[in-house]
Amino acid sequence: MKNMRENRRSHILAIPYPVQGHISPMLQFCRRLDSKGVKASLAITNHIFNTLNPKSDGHVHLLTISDGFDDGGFSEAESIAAYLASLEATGSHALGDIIEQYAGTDNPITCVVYDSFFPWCLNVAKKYGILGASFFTQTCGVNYVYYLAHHGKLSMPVSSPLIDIPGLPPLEIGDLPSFVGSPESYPDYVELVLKQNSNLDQTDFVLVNTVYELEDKVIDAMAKECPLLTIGPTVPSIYVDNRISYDREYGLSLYHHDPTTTNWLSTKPPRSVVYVSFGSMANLSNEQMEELAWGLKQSDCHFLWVVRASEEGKLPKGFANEVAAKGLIVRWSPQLEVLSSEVIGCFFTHCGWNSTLEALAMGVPMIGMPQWTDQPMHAKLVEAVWRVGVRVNVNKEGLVRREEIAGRIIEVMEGEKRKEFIDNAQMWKGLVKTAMSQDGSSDRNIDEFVSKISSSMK
Ligand code: UDP
Ligand code: 7WV
Repeated sequence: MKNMRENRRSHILAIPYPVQGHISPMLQFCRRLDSKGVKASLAITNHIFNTLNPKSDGHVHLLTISDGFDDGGFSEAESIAAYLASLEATGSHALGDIIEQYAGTDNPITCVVYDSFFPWCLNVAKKYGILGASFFTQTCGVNYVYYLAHHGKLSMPVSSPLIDIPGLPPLEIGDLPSFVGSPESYPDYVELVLKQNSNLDQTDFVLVNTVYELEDKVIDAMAKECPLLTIGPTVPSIYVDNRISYDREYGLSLYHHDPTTTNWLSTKPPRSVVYVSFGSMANLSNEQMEELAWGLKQSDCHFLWVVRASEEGKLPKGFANEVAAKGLIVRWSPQLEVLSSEVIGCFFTHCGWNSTLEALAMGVPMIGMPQWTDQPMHAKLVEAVWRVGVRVNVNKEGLVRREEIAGRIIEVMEGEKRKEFIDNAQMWKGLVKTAMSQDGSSDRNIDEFVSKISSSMK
């Protein structure tokens, strides 16, 4: 009996947009499904597969698809539009091929869990008569803003100084995703994020990597429009519910950790270090890097600063040596280990959603310095809704000056509100942990998803 069921396990195929911030949450969701008895396969591009040459984690099965640029990926394409078009054309074929390959085996694909950037995956799934689930890697607030814009209920660019969105505090233009205030900046990405909504009324599931308790009102609003399930945080289990013993770190990392990080941290007092990172994609201007460097120095706090290899040339000459007594600069950090360390006092972050959610899950106060896309809205939520920190002010030239950087660090590390930020962060940490634990909001939603895809199997 058990064997029969084992053989007829439902099988999901997950397809992330090929960047770190989308691959990690979808791989993590696959691990979670595997822990609940679902077979989970993750399709990554040939380029990423060949770059990483990954070993299987023994739980999630890895497959490859082509984006049409097998040698260099996105950097090989002549434009954003050309890349997205190729990904859709080549990816649709590759997805069909994979579905056909498994049809008639013991593990036919039951459901395609596709990145919400790929609404075309639903057409392929429906062609083969299987289920589709759109997987959002951004907050529900951001998704809902794009939903309203797609349906003409929010004009782009926005015209009024204060925007009222059900479930969110009144927002200024700068608090919305960057594409809403200046759609001309990235027209192809604007189209991408709006088109996420083109067939949400036909998809079988909308899965969002967020936590109900973090965004309850806006989730209630958007859940009226589509079959929405919150399933986050997709942070490795050891840091949250601790029910999946091997799930201790992200797999498929496109960068290597600097091994000196943990030793350096271990010599520092509790809550004394500012952790600074802008994620995997941000490019700061030379002048902004310089302001940040001198601002960190001026704060006089210990700091651990992630400067990716491609950004290193923008550091002031000799800076790393000059600040060696207080600061360590690494090319990439084991961020989960860092954020969970008791020596971290705050996270100076670009507010990418993975980083923000990781900090909420670990109970770490934040200073937001958003760059583009969804980040400005997350910085707003950090300051105004979750109240776990502040957002830096940008001056008329678009720069965050060293005095502002040092001042906000001191405010969060030593100021009057320090305790409030820490207490709030600890409260969210508890709620996030409960959500992912047995019978919590995310756990129940994942169980509902598993039970529905299983009962679709005949
Ligand atoms: N990250 C890391 N080490 C670093 C910097 C980032 O492991 O030095 C991880 C981080 O934990 C997060 C991801 O990279 O999971 C970045 O995703 P996020 O959504 O925050 O930003 P993006 O890279 O998409 O801008
Ligand atoms: C990669 C490319 C484009 C975008 C994103 C990532 C994101 O914001 O997640 Br719009």
